[in-house]
Amino acid sequence: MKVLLLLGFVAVALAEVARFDGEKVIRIRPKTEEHVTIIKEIADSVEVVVSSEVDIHVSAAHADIVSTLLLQSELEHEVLVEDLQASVEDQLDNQEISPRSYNYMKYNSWDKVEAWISSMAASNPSLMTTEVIGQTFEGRSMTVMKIGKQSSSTKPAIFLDCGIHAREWISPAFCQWFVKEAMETYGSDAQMTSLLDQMDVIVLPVFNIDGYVYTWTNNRMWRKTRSRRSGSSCIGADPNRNFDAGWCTTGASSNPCSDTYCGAKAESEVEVKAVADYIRKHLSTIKAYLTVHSYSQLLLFPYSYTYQLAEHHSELVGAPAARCSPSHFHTFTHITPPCYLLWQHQALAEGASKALRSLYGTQYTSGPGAVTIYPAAGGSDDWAYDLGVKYSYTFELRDTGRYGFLLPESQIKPTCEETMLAVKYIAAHVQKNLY
Ligand code: 9B3
Ligand code: ZN
Ligand code: ZN
Ligand code: ZN
Repeated sequence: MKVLLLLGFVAVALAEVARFDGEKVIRIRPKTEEHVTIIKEIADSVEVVVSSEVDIHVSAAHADIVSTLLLQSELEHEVLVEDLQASVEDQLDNQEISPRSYNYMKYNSWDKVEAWISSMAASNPSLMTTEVIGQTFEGRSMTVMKIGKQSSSTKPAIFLDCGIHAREWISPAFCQWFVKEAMETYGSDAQMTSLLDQMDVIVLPVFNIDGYVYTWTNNRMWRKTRSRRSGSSCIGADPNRNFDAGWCTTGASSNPCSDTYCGAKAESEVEVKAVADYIRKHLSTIKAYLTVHSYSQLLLFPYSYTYQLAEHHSELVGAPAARCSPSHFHTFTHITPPCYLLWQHQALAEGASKALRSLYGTQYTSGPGAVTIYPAAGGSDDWAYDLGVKYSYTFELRDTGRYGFLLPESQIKPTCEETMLAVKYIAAHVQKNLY
């Protein structure tokens, strides 16, 4: 996402569906530290950095005063969304009424996704098993779908999760698409067949189920989990700030009311703990970690919690870990061992972006999270990487802000098709470079 800030956010009664009439989304480009200060004052954010872009969410009541302020301070900005409620209504633009089978071209509610998980497993017994890896705060089962040809020995695996952030609906839609494609093309598509013969893909279709449900019933713009704690009336923590990777040191908030609240401690969120426990338990088999978010069209890799570039794992070279200096990252002229891994991440990300672009021309930018999007700690990709999962990537899917989180259903198919190419590109590389 681009940081979506809630300005003058009105408390919404629990049972009532939040509406966004007259609310605007404004994109701001701070050029100086002074600009950053102004934005932080009007929008209470921790993720604003000079020469980045920030999308702020402004209530109808504050729209006038905010535009005046932006004009007065000569802050470069543009209105991305004139009326957020209209966009919320426009996203469901797939008119198909009663599809005979599961509709992958629509956003599906958790009830539908949950039933789909069972029916997929039941109809593909030779290629799929499911496992409950934990329960959400509100008691829903977190089920992973392990797909791959059955084998007597344990196979190397790729872990893929979607829906860490509740409002990023295109993300769970992608995981569903991936599973469908895997089942439909195993046996006919050479690459998919070879991948599933040699490896397993472990898919968590919706990571933050409680939050996802809440975006369907109460507030389409909800991001966090739905955990409650004593001492604060604010609900939830940001699951992608709750992993144990530089936890809460940068780009996260210790205010429970913030959208980027890092939680009471690392892994305080039961959903994060469940995924972290699962990955730790299967660490010897998990060779890649892929996580899908939206929006911005980025392919990110470690680190986000520090500007330090990812170091070469000492266990991989048998030498002490050394830091890779930024000059090497920018020039790529002399790739010495400590930089090799970073170089490999970048090259792989660029190859994957190119594969993605080949279908519809969708432009992706790739790079380490801290420099490419913003510095932020507690993310799942950094955590998995530091644990030893060498290939660790975060996708930020379509678009670049025209619809943002409210990507119309008519874009599900093209978005998923192009993303499949990137995921398959990375998977093929991992498969060829098992470690
Ligand atoms: C953030 C972090 Cl902390 C990370 N390690 N990797 C990616 C991101 C970007 C996503 C986020 O959580 O803000 C985009 Se929605
Ligand atoms: Zn995002
Ligand atoms: Zn996200
Ligand atoms: Zn170097």
